[in-house]
Amino acid sequence: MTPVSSPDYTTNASRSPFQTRWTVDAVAALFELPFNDLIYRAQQTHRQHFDANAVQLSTLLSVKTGGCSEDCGYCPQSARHEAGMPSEDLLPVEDVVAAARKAKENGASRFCMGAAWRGPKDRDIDNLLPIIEAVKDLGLETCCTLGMLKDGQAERLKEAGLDYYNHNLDTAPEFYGRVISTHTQQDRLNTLERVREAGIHVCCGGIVGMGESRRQRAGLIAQLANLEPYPESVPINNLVAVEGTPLANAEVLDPFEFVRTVACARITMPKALVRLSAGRQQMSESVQALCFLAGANSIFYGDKLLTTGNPEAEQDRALMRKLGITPL
Ligand code: SAM
Ligand code: DTB
Ligand code: SF4
Repeated sequence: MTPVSSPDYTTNASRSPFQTRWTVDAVAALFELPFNDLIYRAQQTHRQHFDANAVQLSTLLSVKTGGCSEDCGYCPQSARHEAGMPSEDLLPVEDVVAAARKAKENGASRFCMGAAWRGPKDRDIDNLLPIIEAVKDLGLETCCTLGMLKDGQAERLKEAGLDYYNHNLDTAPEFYGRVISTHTQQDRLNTLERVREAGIHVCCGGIVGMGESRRQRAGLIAQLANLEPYPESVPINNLVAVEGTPLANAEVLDPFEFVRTVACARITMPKALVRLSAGRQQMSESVQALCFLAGANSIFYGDKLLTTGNPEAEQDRALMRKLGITPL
């Protein structure tokens, strides 16, 4: 029987004395633990930092859909794939505010606005500022995911009241080029740096179920946990395989492996909100409950993600009632 052992991590003198540096081996060893030991450990970590029965609710809105220049293999919004959704304009401020108001009435605390861009032009930022200000004025936390940022753009977003910027590392560095060829993971790291420097909270995670190995899943988690500091918010997406994208026929990931990924994120990033993100509509309630047990404490709430489906809000409220979970 394998005992629950401490991770074999190394500390690096140049880092904050409070942050553990995780080797890929150490995270891979967590993945290898017996399932019950891993979940127990994740639950212990979770309870040190959070109310174990509270889950944060964020609502997503695609404020600019389709026509993206990038070739991310999972994404239905890329203009390069057959799925290729038509390019729409940025939504008017009134439409976004109406959706945000509804999200707040339904109980969401954060409103996330996504745009299918490689990155915004300065003119796009001009148009987004009044939107961010208006959503913030409703008393919601604001989050944007707009792609790669150029110098000065993050500062402007911060000034308008942006609380979080979502920008995912998506997969292990050595797998990244297999999924995306139009930008590099280093480009993403550069944007994360700009976001941090502007004083915006970082929301950064990835996608599993794209054909990566367990070691590569461990590599993604280690890379996220080693960001300095690690992200405040870590979305773990399960691939939503969309017809017409290169990953449409990817082999479905064993749900226990998804739960293990959530547990590893919780253990390695103890104070982060670990977000059970895309893929919930395809997941049974029991697997979602296991994810909460493994330390997930945030979900997307509302019947749509960006372009694909999410459980109906009423269904989520019923699940939370059954599990005795309250909004964070
Ligand atoms: N264009 C911006 C970017 O790439 O950062 C923002 C929008 S993009 C759709 C945001 C994130 O959604 C991606 O980084 C990816 O992690 C996630 N995503 C996109 N398509 C997905 C899918 N089919 N399944 C799961 N996650 C997906
Ligand atoms: C994240 O990590 N997941 C969300 C959010 N950040 C922007 C997006 C999921 C998108 C799923 C596919 C779609 O609906 O288009
Ligand atoms: Fe999709 Fe974002 Fe990649 Fe564009 S940059 S294809 S919107 S994930």
